[in-house]
Amino acid sequence: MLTKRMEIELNKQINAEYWSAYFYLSMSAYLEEKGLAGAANWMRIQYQEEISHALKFFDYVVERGGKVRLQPIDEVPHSWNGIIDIFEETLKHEQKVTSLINSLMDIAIEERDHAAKSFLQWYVDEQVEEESGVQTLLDQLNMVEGKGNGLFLIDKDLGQRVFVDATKKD
Ligand code: OFO
Repeated sequence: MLTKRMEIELNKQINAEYWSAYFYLSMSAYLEEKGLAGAANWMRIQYQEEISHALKFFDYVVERGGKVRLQPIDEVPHSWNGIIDIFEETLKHEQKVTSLINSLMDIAIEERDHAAKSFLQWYVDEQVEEESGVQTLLDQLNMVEGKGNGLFLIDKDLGQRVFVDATKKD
């Protein structure tokens, strides 16, 4: 059984993951408008990943006998200043999510909830991958100054991304 505090905090994180999903879907729409179909695809996959993160929390709350309480999702931004700005904001956002996951882990430790600690470790590891993947893309975009042939090739590459549900792997 989850403690009340743990249940509340896990519910907050379900909302945060859905917010992330909306955030990336909004970026996908913006990139589509700018003619960057590959980057738009990448963001759409990112959206799917966030939904899978939310559902993993959802299933866990249910599994531990807690109550899922879905809350409204705050409005997300709709415009950015080009593709470099988009990926800078993505990196900042993922760093913020990492700190949310770390805070959840701190709470699990304070609540002496060893099961939640084990569950949250998956997200701790996932955030390392999220941050490093985005940093790599940002480095590449900066190398070509977010334009020209370089951007054309990067966009083509981003168009190859497909959704793999990492939450199904341990
Ligand atoms: Fe759910 O990891 Fe990104 O936000």
